[in-house]
Amino acid sequence: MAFTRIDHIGIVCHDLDATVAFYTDTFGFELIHTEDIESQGVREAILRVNGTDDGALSCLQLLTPLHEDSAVSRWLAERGPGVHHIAFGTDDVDAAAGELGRAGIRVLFDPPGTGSRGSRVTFLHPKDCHGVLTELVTLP
Ligand code: V0V
Ligand code: CO
Repeated sequence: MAFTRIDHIGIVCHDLDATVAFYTDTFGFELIHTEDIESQGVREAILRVNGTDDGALSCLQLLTPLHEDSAVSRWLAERGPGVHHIAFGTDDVDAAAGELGRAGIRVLFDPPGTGSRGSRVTFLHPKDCHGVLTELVTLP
């Protein structure tokens, strides 16, 4: 199994526009994509941080809940804005998830589902990853 890069770091916020403005104005990151991902109950903004060795990007994914019963909404209410997950890029999310599942790590979407920008994604339970909600991403 090979992770090729940090695909994105997921950051949850109350005010997407204000948070985007902070990252563009303060750090100079470029806003490259926005999308509502209904299946996850989130609105996202993707900011480009840098290109990487495998030819894809490393990004920030700013997230705000679309409705009150999404996982992100509960998390925001309990903890406030901040880092929510880290996502690693892999050429084959199905193979990586299968291997990690056989190693005893709980895979949350089996089979993987559709994420941002048509990517194929799954998540590993934070309790099996030393407190970090971990996403695996294969780009289309
Ligand atoms: C919950 N916990 C976390 C956590 N969320 N720990 C670290 N980081 C997080 N983000 C802890 C929580 O404090 C509990 O610990 C324990 O895990 C169980 O939490 P829970 O109360 O049962 O919480 P739930 O019911 O909200 O479920 C948590 C999980 C859920 C992680 C299972 O959020 C999930 O299925 N996440 C995967 C989908 C997702 O996150 N979608 C939004 C991003 P204690 O209190 O028991 O110690 S969508 C996205 O990124 C996309 C589409 C993309 O393309 O990138
Ligand atoms: Co994500």
